[in-house]
Amino acid sequence: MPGFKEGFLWGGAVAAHQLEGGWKEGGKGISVADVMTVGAHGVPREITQGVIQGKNYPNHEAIDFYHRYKEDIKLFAELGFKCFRTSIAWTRIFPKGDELEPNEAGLKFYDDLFDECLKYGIEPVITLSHFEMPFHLVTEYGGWRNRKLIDMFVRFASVCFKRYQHKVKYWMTFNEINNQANFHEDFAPFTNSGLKYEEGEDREPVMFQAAHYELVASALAVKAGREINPSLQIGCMIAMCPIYPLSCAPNDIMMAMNAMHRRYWFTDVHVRGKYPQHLLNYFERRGFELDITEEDVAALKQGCVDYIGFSYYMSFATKATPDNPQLDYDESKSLVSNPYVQKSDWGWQIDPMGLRYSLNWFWDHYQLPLFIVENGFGAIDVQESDGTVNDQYRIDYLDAHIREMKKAVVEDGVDLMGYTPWGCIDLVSAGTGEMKKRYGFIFVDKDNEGNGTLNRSKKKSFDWYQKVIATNGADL
Ligand code: P53
Repeated sequence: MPGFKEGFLWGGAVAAHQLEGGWKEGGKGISVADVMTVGAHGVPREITQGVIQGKNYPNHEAIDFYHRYKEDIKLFAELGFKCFRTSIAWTRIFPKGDELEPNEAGLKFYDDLFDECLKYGIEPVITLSHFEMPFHLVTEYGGWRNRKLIDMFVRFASVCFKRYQHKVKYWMTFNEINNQANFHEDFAPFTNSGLKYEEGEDREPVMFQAAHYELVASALAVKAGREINPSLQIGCMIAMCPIYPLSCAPNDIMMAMNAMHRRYWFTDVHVRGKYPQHLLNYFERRGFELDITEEDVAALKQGCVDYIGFSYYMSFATKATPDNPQLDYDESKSLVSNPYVQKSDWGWQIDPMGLRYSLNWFWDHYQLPLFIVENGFGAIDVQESDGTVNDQYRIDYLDAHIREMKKAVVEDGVDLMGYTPWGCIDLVSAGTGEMKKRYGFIFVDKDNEGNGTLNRSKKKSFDWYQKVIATNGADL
């Protein structure tokens, strides 16, 4: 039976702020991740006004990858990784974000990191903006509500493309750009766009404006990257949680369709270089007057992405309600529990088949190569007295998802570039800031309060995933 193609990019994924630590080293500036405290399931992370003494900021040290990356990459090589997805912390390259010249110490760190990967034949896959924009851009410019950020991002991206073009082929612009569709909560607007809302402010148009500037910045970065080196592959990155109708009642079906429109239009703009008409009509119905210039419209057309990177952890479900006759989707209110699937300890619905569905959905819509750049199971691991971690539940989760991914490739004919499970080494959770929510094949000895030796050890899933890669997914 045919399987994954030759050169399929098996690997693992992380983001700079969640593992590097070294938050002040090498001239690094303060990022939005550096002002977020630890939270828990149901307890949001606090976003503080700068760094306040005495608070627990888990990203400051994270798992100290900044100093230990050689040891960690050696373990990735042992796993057999063909690629390693991480991000470049914007604040290492432009500590405040608005400088004209980059910080050489930051650039050098990533040169060394990429060299270390390449030494083992591991291809770096790089996200430019992964929830870690300079905090200075929030306090001085209002985050992405400000058009000036476009030039700053494009400068950052261009510096990276130029510097690393011979070391890094695969890039993505904005991580999970569509998380901010959930604009009623504080987390996604802040991590995606550095947005802090004022009391009583109409949040929705602000979100659309910020997302628009990011999409223009992404398109201009793609264009710049191609001019620097046409062999670069530059993609988008979408958080895919397909939204199912709770029932086959026609209004539930239509509600789910509208919900998909409202969460995934970002992909339309990245891939097709223009806004879908349903969204332009929505702006008009709601009276949103956005700053979208003719130059922007032209830029979007010139910066369509080469591939679609996406994360997949869970599916959602929604239903129509009488108080919402227009079937508008509001992510903080419109989701319902799916009675057919289980949930993780953090309430994330476990749905392997949803991955096959998602791959087909993207493929049917866009016919662009797809790259699963995150998937995984956040769970509480128990380290036995002999140091082992028997994470069979993680193996079960990943095994079930890889089987569905294989069906999408083999039976449905989807063009899939690779698979990089999230948090291949335990790291700080983005959503809660916890260490306790673990995803790794490699255990890191550290707890939510920051105690621990930071020692690394292999979990049971380490050997399992090593075999999956060695057999190119033939032996599941
Ligand atoms: P954590 C929400 C929904 C789906 C993916 O998440 C999400 C989020 C934000 O929490 O984020 C992505 O750490 C993100 C990673 C993050 C990972 O999923 O909250 O790209 O940075 O760590 C897992 O369990």
